[in-house]
Amino acid sequence: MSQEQSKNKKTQDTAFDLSSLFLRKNRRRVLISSVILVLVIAFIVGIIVIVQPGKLLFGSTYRTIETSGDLSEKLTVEPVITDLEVPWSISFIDNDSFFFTERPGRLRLYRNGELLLEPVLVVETLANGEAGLLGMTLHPDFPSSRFLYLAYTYRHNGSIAVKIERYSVTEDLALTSPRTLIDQIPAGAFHAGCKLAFGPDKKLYITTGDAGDRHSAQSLASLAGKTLRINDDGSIPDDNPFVNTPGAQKEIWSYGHRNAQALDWDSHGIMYLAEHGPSGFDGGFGNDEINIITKGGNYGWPVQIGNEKGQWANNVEIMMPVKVYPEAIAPGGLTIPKNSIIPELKDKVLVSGLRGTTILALRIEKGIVLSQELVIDNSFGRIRELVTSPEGYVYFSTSNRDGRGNPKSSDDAIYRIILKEE
Ligand SMILES: [Ca+2]
Repeated sequence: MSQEQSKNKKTQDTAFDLSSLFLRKNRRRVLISSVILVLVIAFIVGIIVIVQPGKLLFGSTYRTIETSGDLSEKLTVEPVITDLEVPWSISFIDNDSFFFTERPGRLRLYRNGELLLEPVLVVETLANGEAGLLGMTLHPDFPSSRFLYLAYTYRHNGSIAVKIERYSVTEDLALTSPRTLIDQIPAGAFHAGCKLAFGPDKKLYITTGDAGDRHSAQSLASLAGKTLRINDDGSIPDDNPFVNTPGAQKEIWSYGHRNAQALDWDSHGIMYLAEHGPSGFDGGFGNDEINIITKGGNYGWPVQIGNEKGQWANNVEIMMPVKVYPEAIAPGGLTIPKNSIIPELKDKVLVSGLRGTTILALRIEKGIVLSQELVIDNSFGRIRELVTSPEGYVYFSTSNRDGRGNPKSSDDAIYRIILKEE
């Protein structure tokens, strides 16, 4: 190395030392500023959560749901079953026993306070998105009739359809004698409906989705986008609204639905239904509806959405929703606890949110929403099934493993809502 080169090297080394010292100092400054920034953000978020308990923060989405009260402060939950995979429907045999479905095709049994490890039935289904083994209910006179009903998607002629089956349940709770009541109901990976519930009239009500073909919801020739009503053996009740309409499907009870997955009746026999408003490939981001369902009613989809007024279709006035959520909550469940153990929930319309990640309780009288209270806050992620036990407890299920959630290690789970101890 020449003297000149050596001098250059020394100068470079000194410069290197100075710059690394500068970097170290700078790094410390950046670190301190970052910590301060994080503390400030945490403080602001804390203030938002504390001062606005009805307004919810979950994941990356900040959403607001207007509530007139917060029951969640009085309530808590106890886990009933954990480590499930997308439980969809729950139906009680007695206070401590119920059947439930898991989307991949499993019908499972919780008996006298314990989960049977093996499913009682596995059906071949196409399980993804909003398709799979979804709906299930027991006959209203189950202890004597022994009938259980399932709604699930299957492959038919290269596309996806829904079928409704009835099984007999033996005394030792095995399933026998399957009988298909309706099949080839149009479906898809999305908008497959599949809620099954017996009304106070002991008829079986079934929701169907528009299967992604929105105009089918207005066609009485199609089973898609409807509520259907059949007898417990699959035959058509004589008093269905379209039994004498040429070209109409005789099972139809109401039409103009996009995709309803939740319904129940109040103590006066009024039928409430929650349905998903247009989002995803339909465009839009909400307008979920709660509707009171009347015989033969047209509920508007896709010609009328949310609270637009004064619409008619097929020369029929469109039935307006009781409640609209302009920003999607994605209602997965609805129950009206008529025998509620918790007085604050009795006779209110409880609605769960998948996207909304909450349970809300609405007091509705004569079609008017008088109040909306928070029942369960956003601690559980996506909430699907909502059901009231014979004893009067409200149970709910999470749906965090459905591909749209952020599951905890114990998800999915079924919980029971109880009062906090004083
Ligand atoms: Ca509507």
